[in-house]
Amino acid sequence: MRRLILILGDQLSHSLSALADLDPQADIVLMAEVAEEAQYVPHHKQKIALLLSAMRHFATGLRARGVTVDYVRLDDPANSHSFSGEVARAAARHHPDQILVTEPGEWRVLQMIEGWQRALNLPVTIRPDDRFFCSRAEFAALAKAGKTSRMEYFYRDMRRKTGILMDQGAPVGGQWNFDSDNRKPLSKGARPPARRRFAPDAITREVLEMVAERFADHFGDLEPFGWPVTRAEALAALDHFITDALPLFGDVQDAMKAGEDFLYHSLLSPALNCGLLLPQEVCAAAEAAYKAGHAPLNAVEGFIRQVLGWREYVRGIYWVEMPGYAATNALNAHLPLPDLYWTGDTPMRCMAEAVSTTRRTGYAHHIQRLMVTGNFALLAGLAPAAVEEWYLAVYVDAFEWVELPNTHGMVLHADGGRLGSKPYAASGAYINRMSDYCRGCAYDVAEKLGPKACPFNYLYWDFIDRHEARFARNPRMAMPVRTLRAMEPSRREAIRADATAFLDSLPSSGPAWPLRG
Ligand code: FAD
Ligand code: DLZ
Ligand code: SF4
Repeated sequence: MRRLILILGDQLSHSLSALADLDPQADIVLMAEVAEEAQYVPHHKQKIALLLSAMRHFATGLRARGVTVDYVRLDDPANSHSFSGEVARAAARHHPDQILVTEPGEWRVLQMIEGWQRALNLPVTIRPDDRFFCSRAEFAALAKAGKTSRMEYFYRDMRRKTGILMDQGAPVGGQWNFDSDNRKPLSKGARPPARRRFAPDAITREVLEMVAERFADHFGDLEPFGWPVTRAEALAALDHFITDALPLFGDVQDAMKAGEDFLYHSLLSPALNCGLLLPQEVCAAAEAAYKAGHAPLNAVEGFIRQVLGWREYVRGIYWVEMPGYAATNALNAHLPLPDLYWTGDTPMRCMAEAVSTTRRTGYAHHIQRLMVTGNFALLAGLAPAAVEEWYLAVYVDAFEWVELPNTHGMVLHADGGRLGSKPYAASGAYINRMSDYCRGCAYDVAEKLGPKACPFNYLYWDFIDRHEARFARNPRMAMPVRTLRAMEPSRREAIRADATAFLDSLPSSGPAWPLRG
């Protein structure tokens, strides 16, 4: 029995379910670099380089274990440049009895795979991806039982199930959540640690050259490139985070600072999402740091909540709700994406900083994604598909299963509240409290109206105004609605006028790439 085992670019784990019972004498592993995956959205150059380099290193590791790997390179003249095309070509080369794959991370790719049995007249086996704490089936069962309406309760279930940070059935430290300790702005003298980057080896350098040549028109700087591309580098990155950044991760988890791209964040999402690290070992390392007295509980719980809670929760929501999830537009938002998302060319310092770090590194930390670029998109009423396209394209860690619920649900509230009970909408005061951006901005965060006013201020109230009827029914939005209703009609009119004039003034050349679907 010969199986053709397809390994995708975000399945680079030696413990992958499709490799569990691999027979090196009979089975062939197929890995394919295909342009379709690099171009269905205009991925950041560093993301393409990361994936291709990590794939090449992974294939080298498999071969060293005696596995036969059929590796199709991007520059192979016969490359069809799609997964379906490459599986068909490999089936013709190797005459397998069966195709085996671990379930992919994206609904789009699952649709493709489900078509192969018929197209190729070969049995196709799809195994569950067991690199998560919660399988798709378990999440679906929890959802059916009404236990996934909020992340917090799902997270507690995961803590109980795994025993992580648990002590005889109770949460360690007597509470589940230390969020209230984790909202401090960065203190003046704080010096976040220099972050470990990994110098490109010969394999990565070859990939960098190819990406520079083939994807020159894609968003983002290709170099300096320093992401981990091997398991050994990913483990070193984990170790570095636990030692140097985790102890302060919690306190300033929501802080932002100009010129500081990474603060105390882990930078582990790219390695986690392509499989070089497993969430189980990442949580175990953080818990061990707490037990050893190296990191405080608010930091460790805050970090584990992101990985065991949010990461698992958004994946569950994605698979339970797709494909309908992507199509909802509860707030009826329809404006095109302003060009500033690609150029960073704006006097709004917070937006310029977020886009600049994104362009240079393929990374921005959570609060920049949520409360700066995300908040702007929400308040302005940008079309969900355009915003989702952007987030999927520009971050090296972006895969639809995690990007879509974060953007569509958490940021844009386009799912009508499936993921979060209220939109994370904020005026300039929030950004001012959590960052030093406003001090160097052309706008004045204290001004509410007029040409010098911080645009987040009137955009916030215009947003509440546009959705007044909807938010009046949401107890968590009652306060801003009450404040809005107490305003003079002339003030409400001025807010609307400033918001409209500001949004009309933003150049937008429409999508830089054809939108999905
Ligand atoms: P840390 O702050 O160190 O957090 C630790 C880990 O927790 C992360 O590596 C990540 O695996 C996990 N995590 C934290 N927050 C979330 C979250 N909200 N959802 C899922 N996992 C989380 N994360 C992605 O991995 N890929 C994406 O495409 C992505 N798109 C996003 C889009 C928007 C609009 C927003 C608001 C958030 C998005 N996130 C995404 C979540 C989060 O911003 C990133 O996981 C985080 O910034 C990655 O940096 P880090 O590894 O330094 O994270
Ligand atoms: C993101 C990406 C890119 C840029 N290129 C490839 C590739 O050439 N070959 C591959 O197998 N995977 C690639 N990926 C990751 C896939 O897009 C990802 O595996 C699917 O979307 C499923 O999540
Ligand atoms: Fe951003 Fe407004 Fe502050 Fe400028 S004043 S940095 S636009 S929040």
